[in-house]
Amino acid sequence: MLELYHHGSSTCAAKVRFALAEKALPYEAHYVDILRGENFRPEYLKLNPQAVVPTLVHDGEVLVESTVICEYLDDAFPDRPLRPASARDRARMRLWTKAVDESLQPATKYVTYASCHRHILKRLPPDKFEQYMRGPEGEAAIRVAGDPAWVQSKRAIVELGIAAPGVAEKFRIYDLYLQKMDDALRARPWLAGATFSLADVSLAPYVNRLDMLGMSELWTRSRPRLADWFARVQARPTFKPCFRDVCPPDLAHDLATYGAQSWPEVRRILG
Ligand SMILES: N[C@@H](CCC(=O)N[C@@H](CS)C(=O)NCC(=O)O)C(=O)O
Repeated sequence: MLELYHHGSSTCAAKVRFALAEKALPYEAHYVDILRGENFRPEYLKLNPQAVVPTLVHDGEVLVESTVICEYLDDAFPDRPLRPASARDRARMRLWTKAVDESLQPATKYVTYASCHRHILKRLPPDKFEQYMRGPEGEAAIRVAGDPAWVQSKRAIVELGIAAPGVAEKFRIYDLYLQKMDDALRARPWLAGATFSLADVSLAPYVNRLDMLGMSELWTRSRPRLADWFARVQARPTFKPCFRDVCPPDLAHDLATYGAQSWPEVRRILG
């Protein structure tokens, strides 16, 4: 039995939902509201000591790290493979998933919280807000502090939004990856080669994030290959259930509303 702990606006969780759906694997879903600090609860920290989603539980075995989980699923359930057949394309696939882990996901936290989620957090009652800002206490706090820059930046991002130190640079990293995708798609139809793979599964949530923030102009105006790739990703029968239906309507509304408010500033940053 497969169980997935996830959240409607988590890019990492969307990646695993997409892989599960593409492999036609049924699972039991547990919603962890990271915007209410449910990921800091002691029972969740036992599963995922870094207090992040997703977490996959397979027959009692706990797996963390979305990229590792996706490869695990492809190993454990070889039908409908999501890794390319050739060594060369597999290496390409892993360069994309590595880039997501090392650059794009860390940047996305800043992009999403600065342009939208900070407004959602500000709606929390003052005591819950402070609790959220502090994060988990005791031993768990040391493990969560694995990303000290983020812990330190959270308060400034909530207060200042896109003007907070470091946020503009994160939008530029994002923009750079959109360009890298558009360039790669010049040579092949999918990111790693001739077939849809975990490279596409990994990048789709990040393009979808910008789309839900109303920032699709970043590819519709000047990146035709990326626009075509995203249209093909959206046309897959798995896309809507994994990316849109699972996002609560109020959260989708907040992403669209606050994203639109942030867009002029983003446009200015990206020139
Ligand atoms: N490297 C981890 C990153 C997981 C991660 O950062 N998840 C985000 C959502 S995409 C999260 O749970 N954030 C909660 C928080 O920072 O409080 C993975 O790929 O699974």
